[in-house]
Amino acid sequence: DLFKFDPKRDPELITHAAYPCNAEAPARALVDAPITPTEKFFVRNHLPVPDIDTTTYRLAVQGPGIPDGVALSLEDLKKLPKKTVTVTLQCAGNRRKDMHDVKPTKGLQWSQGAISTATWGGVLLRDVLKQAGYNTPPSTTTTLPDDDQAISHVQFHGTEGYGASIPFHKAISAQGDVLLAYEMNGEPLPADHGAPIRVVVPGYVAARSVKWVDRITLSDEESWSHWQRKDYKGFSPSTEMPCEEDYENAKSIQELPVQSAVLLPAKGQNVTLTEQGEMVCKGYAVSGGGREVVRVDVSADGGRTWTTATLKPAATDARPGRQWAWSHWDAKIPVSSTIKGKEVEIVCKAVDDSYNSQPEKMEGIWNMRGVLSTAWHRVTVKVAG
Ligand code: MTE
Ligand code: MO
Repeated sequence: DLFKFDPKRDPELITHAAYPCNAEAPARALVDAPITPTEKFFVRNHLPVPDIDTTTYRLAVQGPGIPDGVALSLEDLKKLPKKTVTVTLQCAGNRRKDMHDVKPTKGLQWSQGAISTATWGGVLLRDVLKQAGYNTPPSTTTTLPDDDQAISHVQFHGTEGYGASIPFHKAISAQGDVLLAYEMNGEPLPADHGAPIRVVVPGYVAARSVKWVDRITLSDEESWSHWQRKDYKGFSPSTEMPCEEDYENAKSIQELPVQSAVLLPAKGQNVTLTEQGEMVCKGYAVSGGGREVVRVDVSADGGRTWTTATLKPAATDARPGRQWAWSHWDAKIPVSSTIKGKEVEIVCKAVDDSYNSQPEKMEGIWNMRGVLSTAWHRVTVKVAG
């Protein structure tokens, strides 16, 4: 049984594939919860959960700048300064179903729950590289550390065979907050989320936050893993079947574009208006690269008129340019009593601090793999009579 080390999981998770486990967070666990309860955090595994003996576990760190390579035990890692960061992880395929409904895509049919947020505790990757002998330039230096000709990527290998990489500048930056996490929401990291150690790359697609990491390699090349080179890339809507060459020429997804979704009401729900005749809506919004969500617009008439949602306070550890977690929002949309008994379309869209916003329609961003599915989120509901 290849999956004998897969843990028991919360029955409320919405399972799209059982072996390996791919399960999204139920909307009601995400509503009003800036931190996702650990057992409701979405799970995206490409392979069986590995069995790792924490006493013999070693993290290999190697590459130019670390001439001999090192192997760090958990104890070695835990001796480094502990850091906690609140980070939202979002799968590249979050909301694929919304794109698929416009034109078929290939992949797990995620709704809006392939996203969750945790407070991760661990050590900074830059501290580990320093510990391994790499001479991390101080954050005040004027010399760009990524001037290093021999190193432009940091590759991560997971024990079960998964792999990915991120640009070196992100890994080494004092503002990058890239973590090797051993804790999730104050508890030891669970098996499903990468125990004993996972990478957490804030502001980047979750595919780079490699779980069960056992090898870190500094390199002049991206990871040669299938998931770095032959997946998690975007294409033109006219590229129906990306070939080898298309994959080689396309850029790997790293920082994510701005995204938002309605969590409440749910699709098809029978909605009761408030006494003041308002429609109550709640959801999340998030952008990549540490960009802050500055506005969310919500509509109850398919996008003809808009109400500005109220944004909940950011994670307390958020800093300018380092908004690593989503924002929850809610809105009370004034509606005409004539919509009672009728179907209406709720729509939301977010704007980030670079004034990036979401495209209106899926058609123009459609891609066969259904990644980067960020068009306006639309939810049709029935208003109680
Ligand atoms: N790391 C390993 N080792 N194996 C994996 O299958 N999946 C990646 C990433 N890291 C994966 C991995 C993808 S695509 C996603 S979306 C996130 O882990 C999901 O993290 P989670 O399961 O903790 O939610
Ligand atoms: Mo993913």
